[in-house]
Amino acid sequence: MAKATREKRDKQFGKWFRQMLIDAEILDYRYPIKGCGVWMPYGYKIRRLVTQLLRQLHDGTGHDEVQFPVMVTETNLRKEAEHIRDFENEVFWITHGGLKALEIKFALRPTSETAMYPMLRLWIRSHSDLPKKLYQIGSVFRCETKTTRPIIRVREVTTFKEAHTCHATFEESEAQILEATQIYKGFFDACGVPYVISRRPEWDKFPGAFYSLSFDVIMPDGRTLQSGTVHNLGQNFSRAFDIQYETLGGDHEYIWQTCYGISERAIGALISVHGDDNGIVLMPDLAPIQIVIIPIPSKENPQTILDTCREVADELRSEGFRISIDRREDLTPGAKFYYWELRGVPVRLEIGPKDVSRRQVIIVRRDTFQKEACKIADLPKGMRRLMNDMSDALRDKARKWMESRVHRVATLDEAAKLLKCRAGIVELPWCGDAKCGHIIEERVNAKLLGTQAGSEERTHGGCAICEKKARGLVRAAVAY
Ligand code: A5A
Ligand code: ZN
Repeated sequence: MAKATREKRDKQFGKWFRQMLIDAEILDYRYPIKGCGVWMPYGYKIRRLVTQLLRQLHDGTGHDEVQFPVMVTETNLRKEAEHIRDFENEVFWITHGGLKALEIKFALRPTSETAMYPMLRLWIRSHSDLPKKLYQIGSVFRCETKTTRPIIRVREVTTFKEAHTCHATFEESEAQILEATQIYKGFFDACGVPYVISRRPEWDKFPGAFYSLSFDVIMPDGRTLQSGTVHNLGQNFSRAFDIQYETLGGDHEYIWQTCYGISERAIGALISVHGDDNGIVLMPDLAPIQIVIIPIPSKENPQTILDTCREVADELRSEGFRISIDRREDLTPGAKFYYWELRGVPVRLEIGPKDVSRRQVIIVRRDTFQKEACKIADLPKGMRRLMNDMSDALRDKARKWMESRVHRVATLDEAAKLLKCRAGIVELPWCGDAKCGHIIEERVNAKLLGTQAGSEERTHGGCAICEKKARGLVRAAVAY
C-alpha cells in the first residue's frame, strides 16, 4: 500500500489502470499465459454485480439464458465464409485428445455463432418457434494480434455476454436491434458510463454481419474503447447454417438474426471513467461494499464505539445496504481510509467517542470527499439519498467530460490536429464512400468509428475529402 507508487490517472492512464487492478485487488494479470488474468475476490464481486445487472436486463426483456460448449468443430467454424476469414488468425485450436491427433480439429470459440447456430437449426421448425432470444455469459478465446491489455483486450475473454436472436422477418430483426440498443443504453447508464453509438463502416463491421453498431467510450487518455456491439446478421448465417422455418402459408424461409455482445471490457471502462488519483470509484449499485464503517478508537470507551458501529451496520444492512465494519486493530483509521478509498467504496462512516455521545456518525463520500455529520436515526434515509446523489453526480460528471471531448470539425487539418493530441472524438462530414473513408483514416492517423446514427438523413455540407454531398457525420478517434 505504498502511496508513492500511485499513478496519476490522466497523465499516465495505462500505468494507473494496471496499478489499480493490482492495488484494488481486482485482477492479477501476472498469470503465465499472455492475455489471461485472474479475477481476485474483490474484482470478482464487482464482476458478479455487473453480470447480475446484465442478466436482469436480458431476463426482463424475454431473453433466455443458455450455456453452449466452448469447443466448436472446424467444419462448423468454417461455414460462414466472411466470419472465418476475419477470425482465422485469432483462433486457438485443439488438435489432440491425449496423444492422438483429432480427425477434425476443435476450435475454442472466438464467439459463439458457429457453436449455437447448428443447434438453432434443430430447434427452429416453424413460425411459432420465433422469435427466439437467447444469451449466455462465459469465456471466448481470441488470439488477439493487437497489444493485449488486462481486462480491455484479453485472449481469454472470461465475461463475454453474448445474445443471439432469431426472427421471421427483417423488420422484426430491426426492431430487435432497437431493443438491444435500449438494453445496452440501460446497462451503460447504470454504470454511469457515457458513450457514443456509431454505425461501423463496411470494412470494420463484425465478420459475417449485415451491419454493426458500436458503443464507444472515451477513456481518460483520449482514446476510445469499443465497449459493446450490436449486429444485424441479416440472413448470412441462417443461409450458411441452413436455419429455416415454416411460414403460416407452409413455405420455408431462412430466419433473420441479430447478436450483441458486451465483455469485461465494459468493467474496464467503468473503472477508468470514474476513477481518480486516489483509486477507483464505484457506482453505488455496482459496489460490493457500499458503506464501510470505521471505528475511531478511543482509550476510554472502545466497546461502546464498536457497539454503535454494530448497531449502525445492522440497521443499514436490514435496509438492504451492502456494508462492512473495518475492525482491524493493526491499522490506523487513516490507513483504513486510504485502503477503502483505493477500492472505490462509495461511502465511509466514521464513528468516534464524540459521535457516540451525540448519537451521530460522520459521513464521507468517495467522489467529492465531502464530510458531514448525520444523526443515527436519520441514516437509512440519508444513505439512500446520498447513494442516489452520488450515482447522478458520477454519471453527470462523466457525461460532461465526454461531451467536452467530442469535436465537430469541418476540415481534415482540424481533425488531425485534435487527434494528434488525443483530444477524443472528431466528427466530420463524409459522403459515405469507402475511398474517402480510408483517406480520412490515413490523414488523421486514426480509425473511423463509423457514422453517428441518424445523422445520415440530415445534410452536413460537403464531404471533408471529395466535397460531394455528405451522407452523414463520421466519427474518427484513436481507438484501443
Ligand atoms: N458475436 C458478437 C456479439 C461479437 O462477438 N461481437 S464482438 O466481436 O464485437 O465482441 C463483442 C464485444 O466484446 C466487443 O464490443 C468488445 O467490447 C468485447 N471484446 C471483444 N474482444 C475482446 C477482447 N479481446 N477482450 C475484451 N473484450 C473484448
Ligand atoms: Zn467523399
